[in-house]
Amino acid sequence: MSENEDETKVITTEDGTEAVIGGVLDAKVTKEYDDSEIQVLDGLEAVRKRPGMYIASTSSKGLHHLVWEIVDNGIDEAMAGYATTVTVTIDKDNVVKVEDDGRGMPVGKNAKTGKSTIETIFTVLHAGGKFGGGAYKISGGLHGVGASVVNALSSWMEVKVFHEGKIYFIRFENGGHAKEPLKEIGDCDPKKHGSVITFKADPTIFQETTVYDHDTIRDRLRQLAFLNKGIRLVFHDERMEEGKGDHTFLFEGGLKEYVAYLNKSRTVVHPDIIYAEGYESDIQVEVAMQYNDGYNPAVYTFCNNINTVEGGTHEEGFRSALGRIINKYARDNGYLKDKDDNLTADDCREGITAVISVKHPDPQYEGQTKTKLGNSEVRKIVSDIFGSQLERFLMENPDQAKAIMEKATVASQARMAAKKARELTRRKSALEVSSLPGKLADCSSKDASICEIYIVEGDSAGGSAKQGRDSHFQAILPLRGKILNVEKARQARAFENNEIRSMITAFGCGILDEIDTSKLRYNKIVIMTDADVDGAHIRILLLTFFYRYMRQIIDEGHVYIAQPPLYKVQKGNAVKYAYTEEMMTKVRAEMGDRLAIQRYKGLGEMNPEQLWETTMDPVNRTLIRVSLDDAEKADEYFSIFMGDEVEPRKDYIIKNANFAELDI
Ligand code: 1YM
Repeated sequence: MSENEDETKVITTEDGTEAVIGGVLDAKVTKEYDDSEIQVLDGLEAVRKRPGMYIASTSSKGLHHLVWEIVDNGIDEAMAGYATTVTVTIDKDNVVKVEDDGRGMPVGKNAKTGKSTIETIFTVLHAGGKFGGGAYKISGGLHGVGASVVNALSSWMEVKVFHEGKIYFIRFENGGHAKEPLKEIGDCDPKKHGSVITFKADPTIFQETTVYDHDTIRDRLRQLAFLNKGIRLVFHDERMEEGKGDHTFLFEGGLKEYVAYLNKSRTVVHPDIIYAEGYESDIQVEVAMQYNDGYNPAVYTFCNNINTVEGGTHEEGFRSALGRIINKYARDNGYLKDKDDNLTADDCREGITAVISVKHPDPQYEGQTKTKLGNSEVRKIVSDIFGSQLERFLMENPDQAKAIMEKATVASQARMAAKKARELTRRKSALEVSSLPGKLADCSSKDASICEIYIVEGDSAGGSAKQGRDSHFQAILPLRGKILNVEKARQARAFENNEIRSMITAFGCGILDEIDTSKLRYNKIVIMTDADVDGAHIRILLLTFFYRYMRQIIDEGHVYIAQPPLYKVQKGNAVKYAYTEEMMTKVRAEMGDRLAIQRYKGLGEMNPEQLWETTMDPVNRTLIRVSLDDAEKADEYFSIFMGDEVEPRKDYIIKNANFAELDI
């Protein structure tokens, strides 16, 4: 080993940039430090240099990551049975405090570094949480980068430990360096124990924002409480009015209560939530499910408290057991007429709300976003544990089993009808010479990457848009009236709907499991509706259809909402358009008196030139891209706004009345 081993980690190239060796870019090594300090500086500086390698990003998402990381440590302590409560407080300056009532972080010395264990934990990077020989770290996992990363990305951080009647304290600042070693700062009630971590995100790292989003934190803490039954999670947001920022979540029923919560704005078809739990080969499995009268499945899966949005082996195990047991019960109890009849996995999933949560000591993640569980042993374990308990539920609850069998058999019949309707649509379009819908004014370019299609409300606006557009790359599809609410209709009915058929043929990329977005004929799908209540309704009907039938076009960022102006303001020959009320106030102030103001009630009031200039010309227009990063929230909103139940909609409107714009 050469004596320069440490220094060879960094090579400064001729142009002064640093080269990477071993995959980590280290900062310069200064000779005055001893080995352990070099490790500290290297590690923390590497994090500050390339934060994106350790946290999701330095945007709002990454900022919230800091909180999750520390909260996870508290949850681990609670899951190990030592803490009952984890409390998160955000103060007026967006300083975050996370505390638990566990054993308190170890206050002893670390033999290797010669420093306190706490200082070591917060200044040395280590993969995962298997530090100090404790039990494996269950929460986190995917991004379980450790408290040291949070420290590196904070302007300052403080740790307080209550342990055996003493209070210990250490403060880090300046890129994560301990100001002084850990020290005892006083006495406490010997019955008090736990850890308190306080930090301020570094604004030079999180340049976009260092302001936490209340709802994001509240929702995640609620979710963690559902996923970890019996653990109390408390949130105090001191930025809000007295009492309004306080939440306590504690669910003794765990996933059972999660499913009840998810189904709260739906009509359920059987009263009891089916629940299974078990433990095998160090893997903990928990599943809860209940059917509602809707048509879409909502299945959420987690591994070590992380939402595995791409599914994986736990979902596969669930799916196969569901199909196997439902078919078996249906056959044994005379719900299938023919002995060759079979319910498909999709038939068994119609209207299901399910949450699957596994806890695994060594999870392997796959998939595009590394949110697909890959451990193959999990498939059978979930299938066995869930399958046997589902079977037992059906045996013990014949009335509820009947409701479920009826749901699945009706779904099966509907699916066969839908298949026929789809084949008919497909055959028809194949037979027609020009299969594109008659109402479509297509663009001349065949280069999908530059093409856009405007979905326009009404024939008159459609007419203006057709005249105003640049027909080289802009296509117009006018819709007559309101499209079908697919949230409340089975597939067969959706395929009978003319407006829906027009869109499917115009887009050209197919739907549902047959979707192929490489065939999409337009890179941008722009929803252009009036700026009023009806326009908003048509917009959400369209989004519901895209979400349920063509989710990928949203995921891939093809869906946009056009922003037509609210006002035209004219003074002499000068014309300005205002797109919001605030802008209107500004324009009014700028232009002075004697203005001719026109309030646009609808797109139809604009002539083709105005429509082009204000809403369609890529140089002037504003388009809002529709994105979707939280499927649970999206499902919730679509069911609240588009579903059968009136109460949740009413509740939502009452709660959000201040923000609702009324159109009188
Ligand atoms: C507000 C965040 O970090 N609590 C916490 C952390 C630890 C312990 C207790 C703990 C763990 C163990 C033994 C063990 C940690 N300890 C370590 C390490 N709350 C928060 N509460 N004694 C105390 O796992 O064996 C890392 S985290 F490494 F020192 F053991």
